Amino acid sequence: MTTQPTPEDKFTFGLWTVGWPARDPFGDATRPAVDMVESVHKLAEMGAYGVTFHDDDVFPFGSDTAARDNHVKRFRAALDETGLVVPMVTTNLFTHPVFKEGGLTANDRDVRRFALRKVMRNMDLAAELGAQTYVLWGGREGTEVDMAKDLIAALDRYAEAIDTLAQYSEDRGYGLRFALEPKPNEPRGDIFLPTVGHAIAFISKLQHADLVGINPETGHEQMSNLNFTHGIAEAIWLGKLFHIDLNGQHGPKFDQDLVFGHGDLLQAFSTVDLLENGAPGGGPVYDGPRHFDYKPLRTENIDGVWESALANMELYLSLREKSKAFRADPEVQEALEAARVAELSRPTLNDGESYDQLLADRSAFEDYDLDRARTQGYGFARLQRLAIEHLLGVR
Ligand SMILES: [Mn+2]
Repeated sequence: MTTQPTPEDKFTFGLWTVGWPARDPFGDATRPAVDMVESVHKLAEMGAYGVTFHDDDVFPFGSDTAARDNHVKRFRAALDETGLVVPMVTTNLFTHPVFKEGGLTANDRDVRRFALRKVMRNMDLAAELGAQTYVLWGGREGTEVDMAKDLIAALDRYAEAIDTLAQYSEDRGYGLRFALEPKPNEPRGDIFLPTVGHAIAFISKLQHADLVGINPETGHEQMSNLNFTHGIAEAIWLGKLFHIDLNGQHGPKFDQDLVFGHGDLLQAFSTVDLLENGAPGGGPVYDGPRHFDYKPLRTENIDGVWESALANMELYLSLREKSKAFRADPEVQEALEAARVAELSRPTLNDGESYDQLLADRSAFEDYDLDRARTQGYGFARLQRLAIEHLLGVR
């Protein structure tokens, strides 16, 4: 089995992931922050394809132009030395206290104007570094007190902000595509656009809907007890899977940001199978970066940080191999056939058939053999057994 990552696998990491000094709401940092130059070199050595960042990951909040340019220069040099690319960039609209009541949807209009400027400034850098995707995670866009927010106006302002940013990208020729990242809660009590479904519905109202898609994150959907694989399937169906954040989560609780697959492993298997084999006739349905947005455990020193970074990539590659072996196994193919999985691709009406013809078809209703349908088994139990045997490597 090949679990040696290479740039062709398109694995990317946020600078904030491996760089996290492990400060949490209850405890201080347990390790020093990793310098971005070290992160870039180390990730390149391990076979990653690229890195992503918030503005504040590269230069501290409030940096003047000279300081900012200096940090960017160091970052660029590391990219040039290693060949790592920056396919995605995002903005930190959540750490500084100015954003405590929101960024793009804050009640305070001046905060909203400041937030827009902060995003636009980082879009300039994103374009300079050749990014194609701009992610917007609205961690502070939400409420604890529903009566303190005009919830409908908040959506108007959210839409206004995203359309303004899309227009800016178009006018400047940046060619960016925007990806909204849903999350149900944390840090706000309730966050706007909490799930994949909410975000996709919101996008349909935008003037620049064609430039806006989503960046779903494994753990964020699972915090709402939703099936991540189903969520990305809908995004793919709608042509809205612009980017993806992979990590691990054990069901509805605080955002764990575990290594990919270290939460719901079986669902991670179906996620990889969909991404890699989900096209009609097989093959990948998504060709963008496989981006890991996780946090190395707070118990770890720097060795554990790199160990966990490698674990994300290795686990993905293992699942990719196992999903291919699963699909190629003759017994699995037979079980899929018995489970009538491919039959769902056949339209319910015949080619050119009208509902009048359906109404005239006695075999579809009046003479339909309910007893056969009622008593048939679908063989899904066998399929699940085979999937798990492949996952465990016992087949
Ligand atoms: Mn994320």
